Amino acid sequence: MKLFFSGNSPYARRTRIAARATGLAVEEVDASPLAAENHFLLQHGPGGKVPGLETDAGNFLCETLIISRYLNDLSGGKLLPSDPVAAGAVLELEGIGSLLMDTLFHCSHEKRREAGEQSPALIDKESLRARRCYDALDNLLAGQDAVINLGTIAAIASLGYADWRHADDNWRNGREGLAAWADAMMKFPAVGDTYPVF
Ligand SMILES: N[C@@H](CCC(=O)N[C@@H](CS)C(=O)NCC(=O)O)C(=O)O
Repeated sequence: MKLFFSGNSPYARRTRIAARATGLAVEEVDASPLAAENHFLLQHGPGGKVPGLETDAGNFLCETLIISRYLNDLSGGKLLPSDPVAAGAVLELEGIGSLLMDTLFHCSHEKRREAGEQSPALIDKESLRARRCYDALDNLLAGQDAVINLGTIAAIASLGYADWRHADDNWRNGREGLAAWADAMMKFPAVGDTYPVF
């Protein structure tokens, strides 16, 4: 299988962590720069985004949640418990991690638009939402062991993106439990080796 990514993409990072943690035979292919005209990814599908996964059967999967789920299934369920109650807790976390990532991503793009094109109302709304997500992650993860599953992958990749693009959020401030959990997650090579470079 081939997994297309670009350097600091937080979405792609989730699937890269998932691929590495499952031990599946996945070749990671750097697809940057994504802004290139007629990007080769468009030959695989309409999105032209990373992550994208070309399966051994020749299907091209887009969207982080779908690729992550596919890798989990292919690995025999290494990233999601089969017990429905335990799975519910993992999926709850994956949802909040995904929400935080989308929130931060949109906010960061808005902030990088020309001053006259930015919407301060949108930035405020998304910044507040991000704060609620940090608090929710703190509630769920403070004091928890560092383990790799679909939920913790989404959470740690979103927090790594916050470190890079939203350092002013200072998400560690007042959330020492979450900070300790995140530090412990970095010990996994799949997590530490994919941390954004900035
Ligand atoms: N909803 C997508 C979002 C992926 C996404 O936005 N990826 C960015 C990089 S972080 C991208 O490929 N951008 C290129 C573009 O917008 O053309 C997912 O969950 O995978």
